[in-house]
Amino acid sequence: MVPNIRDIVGYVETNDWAFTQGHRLCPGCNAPMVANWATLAAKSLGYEPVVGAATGCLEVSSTIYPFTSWNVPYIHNAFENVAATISGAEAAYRSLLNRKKIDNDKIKFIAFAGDGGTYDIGLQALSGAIERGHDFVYILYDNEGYMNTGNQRSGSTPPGADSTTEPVGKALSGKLQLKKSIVDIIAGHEGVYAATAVTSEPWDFMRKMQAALEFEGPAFISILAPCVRFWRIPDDSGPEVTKLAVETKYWPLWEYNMGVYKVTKKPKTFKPVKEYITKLGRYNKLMKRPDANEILEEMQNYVDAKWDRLLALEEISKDKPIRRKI
Ligand SMILES: Cc1ncc(C[n+]2csc(CCOP(=O)(O)OP(=O)(O)O)c2C)c(N)n1
Ligand code: SF4
Repeated sequence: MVPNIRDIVGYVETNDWAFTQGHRLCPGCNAPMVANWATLAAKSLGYEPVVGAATGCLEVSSTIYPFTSWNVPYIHNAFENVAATISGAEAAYRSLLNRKKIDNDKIKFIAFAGDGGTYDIGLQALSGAIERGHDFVYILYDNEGYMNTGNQRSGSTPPGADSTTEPVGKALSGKLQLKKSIVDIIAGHEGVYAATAVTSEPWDFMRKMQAALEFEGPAFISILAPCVRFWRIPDDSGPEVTKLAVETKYWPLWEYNMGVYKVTKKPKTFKPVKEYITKLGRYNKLMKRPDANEILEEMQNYVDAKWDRLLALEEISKDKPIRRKI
């Protein structure tokens, strides 16, 4: 069974969204697309989503008391603990099923969090939940910064991007450190499904969502989801920009399943990473620095090396899972 376009259109036509109207996310924000696509994929496959969200734009903008945009059971969380909460709910559910106190086996637990809530403060809760082998899907909408609190840098902010805590100026070329490779960190837990996705490829995301939902154990999808406000891009350009991220090797599309790596999109030719960087206003100040070309060259070498490494991992792990069960 695959996510069915007719079912999805049906939910849209009857206004039967899991994540519905009334939220206060900025116009053009890519986070609501992620929430909608993830929950529509789950519903079209016959699952009943139970959702938790960590503090971040998606959470604070969709649950302003006494209103909510969530049309499914929803658990409010702090910045650090959505994985702990959702794994507790999943364990309770599994216990009820095992003891035959309930017979609905279609419930699926989905956690949403931003990059701050995932790469940084929520990482230990997420790592624990994955290591314990809970059956849940964790969706990271990666907007590469602490946006809800006004564009502070996170472990995901790329070098050279302008943020309030590491502004680009004469003294500093913005953040100096590289972005953490979060999907590799999750893959390091081994007994897991993990993938990258992007807002310009909804069907790729839906397919990975299906794989995540059907995986019996912890699953994780990191989707590049622009913050139009602090990436300084036009409101209608989020998916256009993420398309470029894939075409320049900035954000390769791949998945990991119990030890096996697979690159899910292999463009025949690539554009230089400069094309992506110069589309984003958050790099405008960097481009004005005298060392801009040097920094761009470093970035190009980095994305080239990461891409080659990914292809090598795919080749070496082909048909060689390192685990067979959770
Ligand atoms: C322990 C803790 N530290 C700091 C905060 C303040 N805080 C709330 S949301 C947030 C940033 C959220 O960033 P991210 O998870 O990337 O989500 P986004 O707002 O970008 O969607 C911060 C720092 C908090 N709520 N709890
Ligand atoms: S600040 Fe950015 S991430 Fe937050 S709602 Fe606005 S566009 Fe979305």
